[in-house]
Amino acid sequence: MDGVRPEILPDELERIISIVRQHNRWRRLETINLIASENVMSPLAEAAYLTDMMHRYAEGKPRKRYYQGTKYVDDVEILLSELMKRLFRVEYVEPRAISGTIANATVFKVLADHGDKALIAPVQAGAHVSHTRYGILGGLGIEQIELPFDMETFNIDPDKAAKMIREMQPKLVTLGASVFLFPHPVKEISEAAREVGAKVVYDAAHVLGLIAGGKFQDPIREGADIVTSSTHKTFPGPQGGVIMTNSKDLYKAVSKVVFPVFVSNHHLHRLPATAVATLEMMHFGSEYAEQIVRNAKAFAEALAAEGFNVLGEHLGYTQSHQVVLDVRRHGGGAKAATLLEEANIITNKNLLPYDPPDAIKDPSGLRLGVQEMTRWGMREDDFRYIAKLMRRVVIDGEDPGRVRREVVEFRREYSRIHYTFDVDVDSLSDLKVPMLI
Ligand code: DSN
Repeated sequence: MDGVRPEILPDELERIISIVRQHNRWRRLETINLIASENVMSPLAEAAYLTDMMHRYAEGKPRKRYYQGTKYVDDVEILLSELMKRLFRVEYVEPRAISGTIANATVFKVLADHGDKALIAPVQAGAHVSHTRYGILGGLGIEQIELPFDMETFNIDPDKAAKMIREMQPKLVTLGASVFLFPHPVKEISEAAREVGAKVVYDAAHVLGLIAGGKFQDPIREGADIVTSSTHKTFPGPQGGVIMTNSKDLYKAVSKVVFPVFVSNHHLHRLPATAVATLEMMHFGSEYAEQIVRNAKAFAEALAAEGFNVLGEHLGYTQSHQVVLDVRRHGGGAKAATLLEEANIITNKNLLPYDPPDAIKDPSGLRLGVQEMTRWGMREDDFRYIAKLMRRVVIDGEDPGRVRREVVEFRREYSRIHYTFDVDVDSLSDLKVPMLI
């Protein structure tokens, strides 16, 4: 066969293109995205992402690769590490983990052996799956012991946790979570951990952008030994991971494990895009993070005023990008998330701290994040309007199709990504590959 002439495309090709077009239109232009773990890159970061680097290999560290052809990849990887060191005020950055989970895998493997103990936040209270027996921790044979959680403060109980650390003498303690409304007690836990020689790993994936903007806790300054993170939630980079520490020994150990144990190649095109996102956060991170937290608070208050059971009222609802609802009285998390999706409001059902672990398919909660819509320029009043739309669907039982039309109309107003540099991205079209075919 000589190939297919463009005017006679095979059905499957038409279908692939059509699926991607539909996805792009729906998720990019017509929906209100409230998934707390997602974000969008700026057009500038996207221009730096879709480059020839996506096709190349660069095993090893910059200037010491196992392949030729990496001199520019080396330059950009070194530059990214330097920018991140400045932004997060840390001495060592390892950017080769290709996801937050791989960052955790690397650090857990360095800190503990099969049969050792790790203390983690309970799954229902928001621990990421990689911190648990179901994920990386279990895969490495590290024993999972849950830290005490205090429903009243919606947080890890610092005194009981310190006592438990002294008694159990774990190798590591994980902090940070995927349901993450309030800063964790890093200082108290780090002090206890130091007494027994345990290391504190802070998973900053959800709040990395807030930390960059100086609007959440600063885990390294509060005593954490090492920070793991993804780079695409409140931090608006491409999907990827990073590890940061002030300990030279930990950095060296981590760098020997990330490659060759958990990555061979580290998906090189994310390096320049992550560097662009890092620069954006250096320049606009404070303003962006502040607006995120303001929007989350306004959203929580508005949802409560509309009749939702919003967790953490007595604590001011949230200090992060997240708002958490208990929707049991409206049929549970699965039903609410499905109805909202029909109205083009994208959320996820979530376990709440008092749910049994096996309620995962129909938990009590809905987790909402404001970071992506904030990047599209939405402010407090916009989130008050979204709270009304959600009430109509979930509480009033209005036809989601009717609400969907209003969502699409409303979403049209927000077509420009904020908190980025004013650069003519068309002038960067030469970054796209291939230049000649
Ligand atoms: N599971 C993702 C989240 O939604 O929090 C993080 O990997």
